Amino acid sequence: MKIVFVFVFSAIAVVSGLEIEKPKNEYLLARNDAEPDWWQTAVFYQIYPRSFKDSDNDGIGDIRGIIDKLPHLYDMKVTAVWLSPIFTSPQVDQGYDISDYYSIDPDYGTLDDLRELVDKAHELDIKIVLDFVPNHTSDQHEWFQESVNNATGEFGDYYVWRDCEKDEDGIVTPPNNWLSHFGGSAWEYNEERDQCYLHQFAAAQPDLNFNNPDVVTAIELVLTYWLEFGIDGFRCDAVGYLFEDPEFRDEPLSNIPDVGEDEHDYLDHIYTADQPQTYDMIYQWRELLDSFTETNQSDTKVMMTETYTSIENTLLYYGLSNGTRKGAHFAFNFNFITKIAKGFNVEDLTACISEWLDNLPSIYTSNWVLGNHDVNRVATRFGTEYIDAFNMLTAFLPGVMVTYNGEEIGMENGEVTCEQGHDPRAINDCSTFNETSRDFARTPFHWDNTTNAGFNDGATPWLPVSEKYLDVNLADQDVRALSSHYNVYKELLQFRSTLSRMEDLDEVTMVSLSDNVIQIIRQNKAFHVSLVFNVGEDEEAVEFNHWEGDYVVAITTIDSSYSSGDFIENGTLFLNPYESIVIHNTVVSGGPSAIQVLSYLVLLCSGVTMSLF
Ligand SMILES: *[C@@H]1O[C@H](CO)[C@@H](O)[C@H](O)[C@H]1NC(C)=O
Ligand SMILES: *[C@@H]1O[C@H](CO)[C@@H](O)[C@H](O)[C@H]1NC(C)=O
Ligand SMILES: *[C@@H]1O[C@H](CO)[C@@H](O)[C@H](O)[C@H]1NC(C)=O
Ligand SMILES: *[C@@H]1O[C@H](CO)[C@@H](O)[C@H](O)[C@H]1NC(C)=O
Ligand SMILES: CC(=O)N[C@H]1CO[C@H](CO)[C@@H](O)[C@@H]1O
Ligand SMILES: [Ca+2]
Ligand SMILES: [Ca+2]
Repeated sequence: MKIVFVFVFSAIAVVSGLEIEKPKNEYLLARNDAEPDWWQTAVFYQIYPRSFKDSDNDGIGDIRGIIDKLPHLYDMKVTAVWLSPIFTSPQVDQGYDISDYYSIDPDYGTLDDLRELVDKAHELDIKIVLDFVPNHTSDQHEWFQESVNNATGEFGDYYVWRDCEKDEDGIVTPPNNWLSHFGGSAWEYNEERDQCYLHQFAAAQPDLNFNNPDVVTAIELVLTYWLEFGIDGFRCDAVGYLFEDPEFRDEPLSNIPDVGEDEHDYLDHIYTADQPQTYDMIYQWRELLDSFTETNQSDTKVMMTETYTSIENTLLYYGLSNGTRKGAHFAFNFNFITKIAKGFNVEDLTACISEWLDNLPSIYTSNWVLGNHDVNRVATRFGTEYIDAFNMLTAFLPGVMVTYNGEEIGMENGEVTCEQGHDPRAINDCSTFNETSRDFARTPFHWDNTTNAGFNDGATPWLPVSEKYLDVNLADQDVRALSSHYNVYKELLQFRSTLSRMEDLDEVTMVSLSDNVIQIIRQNKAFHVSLVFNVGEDEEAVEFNHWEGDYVVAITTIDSSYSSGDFIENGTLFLNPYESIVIHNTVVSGGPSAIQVLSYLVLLCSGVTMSLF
């Protein structure tokens, strides 16, 4: 199978007629000939365990809660779940401060609970990926305790220690100007060792020293332990911060306007992020995963990496462009988070998608991340009217789809006051809490309309349940044949799995049909499937790019005047404000794909389709 992407930078223009407008800039990218591996077409569903389901009514979501909700994961047909950290932690940063990489935090349960979750998920053909936080440990980690106690001992060099001045008044002059993500100096003075240690995040999260080979080995042992346990891979947190400049040079000013000198953005992070040694470390981890897979003849163990950085750096996390060294199976593509915002137009959306596909080397698999525990929910970022359209975009585009829990029912940000908040980035300054807190996207999942939205049996949850749960909850939306965000989401996943079984659905083309309407086309010789999206607030009548023959509606947003199975005549679509729709041709003229198209249509439109043929 040869997969080819055709990329088009189309000017804003109304396209008419049957022929696809001649692309202004077109080139071909060949992909491997192999069948896609399990992860290449996967849907990864991120669970934030603390807020998913609280099985023992102590206010905190837990692993047994996830086990209870496996039917939901199975119902959606997600391929894999990645769990935000469940390891032992003082929870200064909700588990992103780990004090023991080998044990489960009692808040979440026990190793036996995880064992049961992994086994039961595997029975349902759902893979489990763990969040791995190598950028730092908790200051409660015994490595750090030992490092504080004995600078010349085994752990003395496990962290990044530097001499720093402390005057008679107790004022500490840090070794350089580096700033922490949570504000203020990235250096913390430690009385006992009479030195400063580096913390790129909270002071309670000291950075590990990856220049120390013992640290590298210790972390590799952690990875191997969990692979042997039976998990299916890792999501590697904040890997951009593994290494710092070995000369500890001051960072230059960013000169971003209106940024205080205590704020992380005050400096340009040329010496504390994405250092060259980082990529090599990621490539070594990939080798470890691959050799485990090979030795044990297991399914591929997958690694995904999180970095908020330039496209060039992001792609380096995938590996070298000639493939001689490989890194993450995929490095998160955050373009839907960082490159577009409320009020976006067709050009913005096109640029956001093409920047990615345009730069990704052909040997690598694309991915689309819509949200996560660090950013506002889609309904809040773009507006509730865009919920289905964004799920549709991430499902439709080629490669991996990543969904944050709650997005399948279109949850909005919850309501959290500064006093109720937990995010260490925000709770120290209540005047900016509303802007900086990540708690709003972390409120408990809305299962149903009972007490606490079904999160638990009434104990006060660690973050308040949003008042919106009566209007937006899974039970209400999970009614057969009801037009709901959840049913749209499920149809999309079913549609994806069928697309992934069709060969040569290779070309991706984007065309502007009007100032407000974009058409994204995937096609092979026989099949032509499109997502048509009206990003604007007005009704639109557009002539879409099509081949000869009939077109049929596959999936619509909830406010569409079309239903799945409807025919579209004359290549003209009437779209409601914000409507997005997936359509495809029905005429199949020979070729090996005919049967697949047929089975696809039967699957997708079930009853309706039978009458077509
Ligand atoms: C620190 O570690 C070194 C090397 O293991 C050891 O010789 C020394 O006794 C230790 N010092 C303390 C105070 O524990
Ligand atoms: C799998 O292979 C690795 C070597 O890459 C080995 O260390 C490990 O023990 C094996 N694990 C299992 C469960 O067989
Ligand atoms: C692959 O790319 C790397 C880095 O650009 C280069 O050093 C290496 O020689 C290349 N290898 C091959 C086989 O092209
Ligand atoms: C934060 O938002 C809440 C709810 O909208 C509002 O009541 C409160 O005044 C805001 N706080 C600040 C400091 O702006
Ligand atoms: C990108 C990023 O900030 N990732 C994580 C790194 O660690 C901090 C502190 O634990 C987390 O808050 C971040 O989410
Ligand atoms: Ca609990
Ligand atoms: Ca670091």
